[in-house]
Amino acid sequence: MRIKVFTLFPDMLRPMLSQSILGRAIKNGLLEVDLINIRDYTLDRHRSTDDYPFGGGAGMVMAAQPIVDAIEANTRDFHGRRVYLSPRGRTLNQKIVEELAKEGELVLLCGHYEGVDQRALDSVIDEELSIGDYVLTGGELGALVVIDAVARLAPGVLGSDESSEDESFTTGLLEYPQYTRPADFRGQQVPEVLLGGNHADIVAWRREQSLQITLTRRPELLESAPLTDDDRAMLERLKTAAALKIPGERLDLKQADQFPKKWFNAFVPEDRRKEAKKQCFSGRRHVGHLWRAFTMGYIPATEGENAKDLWLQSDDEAALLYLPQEQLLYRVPMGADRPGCVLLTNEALTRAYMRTPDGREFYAEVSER
Ligand code: 4GO
Repeated sequence: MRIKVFTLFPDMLRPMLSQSILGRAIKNGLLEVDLINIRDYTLDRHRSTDDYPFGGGAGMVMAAQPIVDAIEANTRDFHGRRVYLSPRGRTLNQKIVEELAKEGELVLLCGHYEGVDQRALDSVIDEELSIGDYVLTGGELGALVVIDAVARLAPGVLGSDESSEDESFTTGLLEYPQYTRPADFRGQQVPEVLLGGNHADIVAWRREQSLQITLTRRPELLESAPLTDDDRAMLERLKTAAALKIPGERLDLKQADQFPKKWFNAFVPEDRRKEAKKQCFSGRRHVGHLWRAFTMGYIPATEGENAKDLWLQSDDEAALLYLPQEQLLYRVPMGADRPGCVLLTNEALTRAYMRTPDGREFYAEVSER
């Protein structure tokens, strides 16, 4: 990648280009950034680059001649795109960054003061780009943003440990949360699934987190993100969980092990308990998309034929899933032909909500046994 930056303040860019990944890329010849001082192309004795605006108004305007001469003199055999950084431009996003990275060569023109004589733009600029809806004192920071975003897509610039494929806007989703050592920071724990070595669990957990955070913060991204059927099913569950949210405290996993018993007593009518207990089980396990799950059997408060259908007999048919983001335990039917019940509890496991497939709703306050 070869980038020529035209600026009155080349020293503003140098520190960024000498450090970290950009510095390494330039040193290794994977990225070439030429800083060209527009002032070197002035023709007058005072080397002036700006003048008063025709028509009046505040500030100064950068004159066309030094800019056009500078760009022409340095683009003799240039084949890329010539960009002017300006709030009037197309707003930069990852798709545009990918386009620019394909060019192989770029010109970035940085304006200052009130901007650049329109005739310079008409002569030597292909496109205006903006890095966001705000005004800067000059285009240099915008140029650095473009350089950084484009350079990291150039082959070899990111090491194999720094892949550009996984993150936000490449997957079309926002990034899942990251953690490093220690596992306990001031009492805040790293999610348990990341400490275990189960790679499939981790991939599934991260995907769920990405979907959840995108749903909460940038739901419009979901419309264009490439989603699998599993993703869509997950999103439906997350939306249901959000809609039915019961506020609560953080879940204590040890307490969660106690949950089925409490819950059992709250929902299973007295006269059914003896029979139900025989088939009731509980325990933590991983299910499907690999959250911590709590499985149990139960008999809902119902009579007759229906009771059989609502009986959740095995791990294969239903599971209670813990959604860390929502701080909910979520009852997920596992069999495709079984709509199953929805069960939600607060994290203290003292309140629970259940909706049966035939639409009946139950709320329960669950006291200590
Ligand atoms: C670019 C340049 C904002 C952006 C700029 C942007 N402000 N949002 N200021 O990308 C002309 C004189 C433009 C100062 C420059």
